Amino acid sequence: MSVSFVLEAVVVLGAIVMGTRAGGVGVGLWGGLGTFVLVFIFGEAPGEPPAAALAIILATSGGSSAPDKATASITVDRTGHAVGGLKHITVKKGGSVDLTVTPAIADEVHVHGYDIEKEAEAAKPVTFRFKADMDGVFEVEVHKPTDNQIAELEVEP
Ligand SMILES: [Cu+2]
Repeated sequence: MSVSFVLEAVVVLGAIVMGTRAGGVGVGLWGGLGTFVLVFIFGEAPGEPPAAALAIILATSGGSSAPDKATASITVDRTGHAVGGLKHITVKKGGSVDLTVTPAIADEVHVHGYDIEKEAEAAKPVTFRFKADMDGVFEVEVHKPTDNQIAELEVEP
């Protein structure tokens, strides 16, 4: 391990720590500063981002806030599975969720945690619009032919 690699790692970790403390826009600013230092002080080629700079970008984008509005549309097959696989929905606490579910068979669609349940006719969409005022990870489920999760709703604090 070279000395410059260790210094780069210190710069990256420092930028991440400062960014996390600053929160919000600060995360991106500190991440940008860390990348800047790597490129101009350590002479990393900006064209091919080094692992360290990539780590900053990943860490800062992961820390960015969830959207205030989440819109999702899910089609459910006759076996109760979401077409295209389990859907992941992310929204910021206090934001709004607009979710449409269209099951192939007559079904009950259930947003756990918020405990909102709607009856759907076969191939007829039902829409859920609600304020995400509780944070956590919640299952969205259909109950026919058996209980099955079709989406995961993640409300970030
Ligand atoms: Cu349920």
